[in-house]
Amino acid sequence: MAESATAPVVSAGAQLPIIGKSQIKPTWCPGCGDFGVVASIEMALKRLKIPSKDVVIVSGIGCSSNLPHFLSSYGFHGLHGRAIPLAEGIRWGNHELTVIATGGDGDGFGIGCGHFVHAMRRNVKLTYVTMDNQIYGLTTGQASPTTTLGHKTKSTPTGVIEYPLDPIALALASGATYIARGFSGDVKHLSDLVAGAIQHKGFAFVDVFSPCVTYNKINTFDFFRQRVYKLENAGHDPHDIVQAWQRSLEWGDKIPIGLFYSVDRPTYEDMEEVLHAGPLAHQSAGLKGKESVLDEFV
Ligand SMILES: Cc1ncc(C[n+]2csc(CCOP(=O)(O)OP(=O)(O)O)c2C)c(N)n1
Ligand code: SF4
Ligand SMILES: [Mg+2]
Repeated sequence: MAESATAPVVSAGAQLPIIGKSQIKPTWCPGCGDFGVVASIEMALKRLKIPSKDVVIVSGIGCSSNLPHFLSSYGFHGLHGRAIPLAEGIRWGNHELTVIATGGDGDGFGIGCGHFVHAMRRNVKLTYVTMDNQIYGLTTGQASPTTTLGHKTKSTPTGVIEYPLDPIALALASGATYIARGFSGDVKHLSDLVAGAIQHKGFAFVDVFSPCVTYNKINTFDFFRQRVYKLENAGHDPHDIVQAWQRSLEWGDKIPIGLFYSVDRPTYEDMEEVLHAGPLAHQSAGLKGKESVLDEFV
């Protein structure tokens, strides 16, 4: 794992640096929704005052997955669909770190979908932010698992015939304990959701409408601006899973954003005995009590 080029050097006793932008400038198209998402993550970490040395942002592959390069935390740009296993491994190696997985709808709900579902079942304490532009952006505009029915793309010239996956409903069904949806056109609101996710004790998922201005001419900023409404202004109770299910089904003239569901449940780390002794990174290597284990088998 490499520290980004701009990680500041601190003298003893000085206040530890909080996250900021790195020297690497985003390579996204002008107007891409992902600018709003990186700004919201930076804003949330600044507000929570988490030193950048304690933050690891990981990703898979896609335009959105370039995000870890652009902030001054630790980062790991992994393989397509593998942001979640990377994040789980880092978290289990040192569960004092704040670990944020990022990526796209193709990365997380297509090739990486199995990892997504099982991490939610385990309730690993992670934040997962998906930049859901309902298209494969990096590979120039093929249909993704969230592309809507009938949408004509490079890979579906006569329109999508496969029913789109609903990330919020999938997260509810899989046992995630913090489930939210944001819009990159409302960075302040999104940063509140991301800050809540980082503070949550368990698997926290924030799906973000993050328009691809180059390859998705249907789900644009205007499309969402005309439709999104905030759950917190609509009397929604995020502790009521039945209400959360009902809201997750809403799509059309009105589309909800905000916190759908939140519940306290023991995390994987709470239940994993070995981690009770502290982060593995601080434990001595090797098998404890190996003689008695060997005696059993010899
Ligand atoms: C194993 C593997 N299969 C396919 C690809 C090609 N590929 C790279 S990014 C991508 C899809 C990216 O879409 P998404 O995750 O939605 O990210 P976006 O570019 O839209 O932000 C694909 C299919 C790859 N890099 N590796
Ligand atoms: S192709 Fe789309 S997703 Fe990729 S950087 Fe450009 S606008 Fe963003
Ligand atoms: Mg995408």
